[in-house]
Amino acid sequence: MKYVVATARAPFSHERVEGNDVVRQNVGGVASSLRRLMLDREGTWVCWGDGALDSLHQEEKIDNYTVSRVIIGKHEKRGFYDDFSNGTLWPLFHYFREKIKTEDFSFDSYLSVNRKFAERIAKHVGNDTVIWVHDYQLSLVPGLLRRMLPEAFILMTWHIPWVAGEFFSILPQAKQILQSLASCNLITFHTDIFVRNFLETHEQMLGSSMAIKNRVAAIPLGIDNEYYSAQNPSDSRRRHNPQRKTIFSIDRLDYTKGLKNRVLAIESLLSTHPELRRKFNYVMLVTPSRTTVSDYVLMKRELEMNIGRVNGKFGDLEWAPIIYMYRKVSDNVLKNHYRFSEIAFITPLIDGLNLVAKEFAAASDDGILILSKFAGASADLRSAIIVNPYDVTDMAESLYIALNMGQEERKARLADLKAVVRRKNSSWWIAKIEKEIIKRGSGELNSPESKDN
Ligand code: ADQ
Repeated sequence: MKYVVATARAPFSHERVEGNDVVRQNVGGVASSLRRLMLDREGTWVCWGDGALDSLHQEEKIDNYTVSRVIIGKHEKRGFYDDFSNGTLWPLFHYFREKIKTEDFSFDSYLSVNRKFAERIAKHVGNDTVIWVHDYQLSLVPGLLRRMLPEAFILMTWHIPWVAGEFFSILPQAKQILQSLASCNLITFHTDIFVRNFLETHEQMLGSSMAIKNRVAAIPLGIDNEYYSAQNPSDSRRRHNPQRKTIFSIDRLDYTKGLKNRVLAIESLLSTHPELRRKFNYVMLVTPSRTTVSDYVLMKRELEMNIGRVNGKFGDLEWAPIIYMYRKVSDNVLKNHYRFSEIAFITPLIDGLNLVAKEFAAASDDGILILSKFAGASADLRSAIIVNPYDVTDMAESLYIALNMGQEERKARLADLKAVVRRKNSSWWIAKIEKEIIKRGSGELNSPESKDN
């Protein structure tokens, strides 16, 4: 099987560093799983060339596959990425009704960038190629491609939640997006809930059909377990303060991640259990994200005010409950945090999956995972302490339980989590998806319903 993969984010970008052209590899679970797939299977990876020097490298052979970069102008980027993808679709698919922007002009840019992607993909498609499109930034690509290539096999993996049909229908362009997705041969989500929501949406807006049911599957992305569980010999030098337990989290700065509620949970914990003063640190690592979107700027200010308030209320000359860091960190630093933190506190208000929870389970020596029930990963990671991220008292109580949990229970829970993550790793994810592709074949496209779409 050969692939043309399409993602908004690039696997590699060319940046200008002190006047030199430097190739940067993009981090993140999706990029690394797909990089491995491309190394094995060859083909083309179509992506957005957003690096400063990417326009000089629009087609580039990397190892045994081609990276084909779509170049987007400044104005178009704003409409496509800032406004429609992240100002409209992102809040829509995470149930943030009040944040959904519906200006028409941004949709035009979104459509035109999706068209650029579709045209570029079409150029690279051969006879036996599977086209694999990823995520909400490229939702119109399948429909556009279907018109150009009626017989092609198109697969879409949707990495974020799919919301209830009634909520989705808020979007003026809802039908257009749904019709595009319905023209795929296969659509995968991370959980059964998202599959059910998608089918219910389809039934409400386009009618019920067996054909669409047969084209949708829940296959959660796995991580590279070996990478995260491998120990680095220099790790022991970087252990956290052994006198204090470490509660750890890492997230992009995003309103879906529930960051402020975590700070409030720390406040609640210390108010109800003052004996825990100086007994722990909450290391809160936050990665800059979407810094040109205004909601994110305001959210950062609010988060930092709350952290300052809680540290001011409980801290002293020798101790502050929250150690807040706003930056990117290297993979090795991240792995050290995973490995040596006693507790991972991963409580998004809603999340398609959440790879951090899985990475922590793989890397941890002896840790406890506190996980939101609204993270897609909680469907598999049942041995975590599962919390409601809207319930600050529940989260504080879970922290208390975790800080006092005996070794036997800790070990049993972690062993269960590790078993799941090991079994459903990134190779399992690819194998499962390829099995579904083979099961469906491309003959299905000749059905009358798919031609209507
Ligand atoms: P993503 O943001 O692609 O989201 P997520 O699951 O949130 O993925 O994981 C973030 C990834 O980035 C992890 O692999 C983590 O290790 C890495 N990372 C984060 N901060 C970092 C930092 N400061 N330094 C280095 N690495 C960092 C979308 C959906 C998710 C879904 C994924 C995958 O929103 O719900 O889990 O895709 O399908």
